[in-house]
Amino acid sequence: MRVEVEEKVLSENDKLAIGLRERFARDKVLCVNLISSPGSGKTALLERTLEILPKTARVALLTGDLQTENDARRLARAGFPVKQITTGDTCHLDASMIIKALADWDLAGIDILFIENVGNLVCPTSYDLGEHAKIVLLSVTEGEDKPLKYPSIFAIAELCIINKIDLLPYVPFDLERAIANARHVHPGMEIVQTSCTKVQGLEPWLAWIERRRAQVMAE
Ligand SMILES: Nc1nc2c(ncn2[C@@H]2O[C@H](COP(=O)(O)OP(=O)(O)O)[C@@H](O)[C@H]2O)c(=O)[nH]1
Ligand SMILES: [Mg+2]
Repeated sequence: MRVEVEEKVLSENDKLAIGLRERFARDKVLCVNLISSPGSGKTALLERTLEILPKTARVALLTGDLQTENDARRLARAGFPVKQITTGDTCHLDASMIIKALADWDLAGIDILFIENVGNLVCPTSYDLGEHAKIVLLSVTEGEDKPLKYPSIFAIAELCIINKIDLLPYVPFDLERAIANARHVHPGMEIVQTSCTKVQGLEPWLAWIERRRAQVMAE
């Protein structure tokens, strides 16, 4: 008799991500991984979020780009701890980069860790960073077909943020179709609509953070 034994071969990144997930669970840190094309508004969303959160919130941020400290500088203005990860030629963050960046931070003193991934709708999708949730941003200048063209990130992201809705009068973007496309690849997907320049629509996003944070505390 032959018995088929199927074993999932964990990649080196998966193993490191398991360690990160255990650390986040132990210290009750909600870790959120923001993913989008370059320029969709990841940094802008975080800037607005940090302006709204109480100054006493125990929030920290890691932000990834190929080059420059620009985003870390933008985010640091709010006064929360932030570190830039520059990846050189690499189109995504991986778990080893997160471990290195967290080396001199005490996770017990952090309640929410936001990770802004490198701008890319493909590569970051397949890298587990030990996060609780991946969030995908789609801005209205990118076209409503992107969920269909890049389904993987929309399929696994817990929340989709459609950003730059202030530009809807000026660009040919079919909002209803974009929502239908996202829900085609991810039935029932939670979708919020924001403008980070006009500071509109952020309440459901803040409520999402609150809800996920409560879940982490209860685990
Ligand atoms: N009109 C408009 N512009 C936005 C909005 N959010 C971000 N932007 C602009 O889009 C550009 C890219 O934003 P950024 O936050 O750097 O995107 P990231 O590359 O995803 O981090 C910047 O010029 C922002 O000011 C928005 O809601 N509406
Ligand atoms: Mg950015």
